[in-house]
Amino acid sequence: LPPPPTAGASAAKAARTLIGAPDGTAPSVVEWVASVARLTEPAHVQWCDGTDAEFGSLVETMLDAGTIVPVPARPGSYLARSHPDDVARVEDRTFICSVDDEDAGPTNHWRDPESMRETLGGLFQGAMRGRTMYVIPFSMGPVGGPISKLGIELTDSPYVVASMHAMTRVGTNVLDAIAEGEDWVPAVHSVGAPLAAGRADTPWPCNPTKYISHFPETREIWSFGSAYGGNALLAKKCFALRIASVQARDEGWLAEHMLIVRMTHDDGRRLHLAAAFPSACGKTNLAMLKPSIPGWNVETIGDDIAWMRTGADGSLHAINPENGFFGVAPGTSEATNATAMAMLDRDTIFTNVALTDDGDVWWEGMTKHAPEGLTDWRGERWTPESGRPAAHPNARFTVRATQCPSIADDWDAPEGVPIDAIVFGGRRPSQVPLVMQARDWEHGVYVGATISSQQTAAAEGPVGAIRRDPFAMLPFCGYDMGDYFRHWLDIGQRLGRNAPAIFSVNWFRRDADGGFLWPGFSENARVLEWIAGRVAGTADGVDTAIGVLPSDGALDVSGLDLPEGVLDELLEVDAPAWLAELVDVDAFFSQFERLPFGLRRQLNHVRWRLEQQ
Ligand code: SAT
Ligand code: MN
Repeated sequence: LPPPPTAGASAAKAARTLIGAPDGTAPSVVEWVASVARLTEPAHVQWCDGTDAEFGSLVETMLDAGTIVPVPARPGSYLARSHPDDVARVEDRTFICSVDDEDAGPTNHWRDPESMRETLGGLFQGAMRGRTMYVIPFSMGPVGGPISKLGIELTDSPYVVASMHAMTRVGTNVLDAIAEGEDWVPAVHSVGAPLAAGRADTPWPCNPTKYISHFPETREIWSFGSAYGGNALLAKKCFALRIASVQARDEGWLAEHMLIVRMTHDDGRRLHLAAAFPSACGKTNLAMLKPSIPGWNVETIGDDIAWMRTGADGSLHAINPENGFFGVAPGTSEATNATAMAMLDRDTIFTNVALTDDGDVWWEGMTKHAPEGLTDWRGERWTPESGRPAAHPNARFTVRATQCPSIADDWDAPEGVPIDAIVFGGRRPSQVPLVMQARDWEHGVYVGATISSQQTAAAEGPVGAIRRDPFAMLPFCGYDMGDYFRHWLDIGQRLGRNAPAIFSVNWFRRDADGGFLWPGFSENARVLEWIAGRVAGTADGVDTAIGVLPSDGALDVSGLDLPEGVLDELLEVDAPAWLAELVDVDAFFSQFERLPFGLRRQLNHVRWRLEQQ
């Protein structure tokens, strides 16, 4: 592989000519883009500017190639059908290539950077033959903001470029900022399907061999073989979480898998909340919540990633570094997320949903019954008798944030919003209560470190199995999670009295028949109201062995027809079940050689309290 770009490089004229770099492009960028072009041998190099005209020509290219088809019922919208084997993140092909294997920690797949460079060098050689290499300068967060960061992605996939238009801020002003000396992250992506001269392309080129590789020390990303979102839109999980988490560790801030919302009441109550849930556990729905209880309003700031830094006022400020939403389509409906439904009525790229004969999209859960006349996500005719879903369970929509009716006016404020509460959640059918507050920051870090959740279709693997997913960052932390927990403890120390309160929630409790105990969705506002009350010091809680739970009557359930006893069940502490769980937590912690002592102390404390119960 070519080496990472070097600041102060001087670019030869030949390099500029080879890639047609715009005047004024930083020599370090020219040198690096040229070195990747020499390796991958694209037929053309195209410098992207993020304009509507550029988007229009990408659409033409993709329509010609059959990558997308129009969705006439929704203006400016398209459906992409992926290769059937390229539908989700591939965690066991995702690598952290730190110099020292211990820096990747026990939860990541580590590869030696030298040997990975060699492997990738072979794979990328000639990988873009016959294709266009797009150069995408992008910013995470508003360009020039104090929490924002810049990157450049090189890709041979027009689908990736079009998606990056929605998901990041693409523009030549990024190249200008880099030329003025701003730091940036280099990211290279290829679908790994060079086109022989005269050979016809396939609609969704990809390669059965996939490598999603990160080099934390040199801040590089190299991704090969997949065009699916989290594997290919390198600004998202690869940069904004895996590489950014390493930068955050080194620079004293946080890069987290969290939504950001503001909830306000007519009477002036106000709460800014950041919440971590594993992929496909309802972050987008919570980010666009329509409160069921009167007086409250929710504004969306982000639905997937939060970058948080201490602001001038000493409190933790968060930005959403993204520019759009890459949300799970199945299950999205007027009942579960009317805001998202409104947002998707135009200018949306759908991936792997079904198409109706009258030119609209459909997915499981959108309506109770499937419409007559459907083509499934693979392009085959489909009826309810087909015995398979019409949309892939991880089918997605890609849409700009500004299209969201609930987006906050100041959602892209460079300095972010002050976070009052941090929430951790997962999909747990039993035991974990509806809501709980951690006693203090250290206990909160313990709660975050011990989240577990049933696996969803967002990644390859057995759906339904419960796995520990600390901070919902298991697939996304770019370094040793023992060090990551310590970093969180350090941040709390530094924030002191300004530290946000920490909570856990679980919307996914089930009864004996498998039905949900809690109605969820807009009714989750009741839980957020209690959280707001705890932050303000007005809501009552009882201190239990596992944390602070709502006191009798403190959670407003008026007007909900919860069956007798259900609320008690949602808020009970089942000591034997928790004691059994702590055995698993203990084993989970034991794999971390660098586990901070504070987490052991918390585990012992919780165990001791449960034994007293
Ligand atoms: O595929 S993505 O990683 O972008 C989305 C997700 O799994 O959260
Ligand atoms: Mn996510």
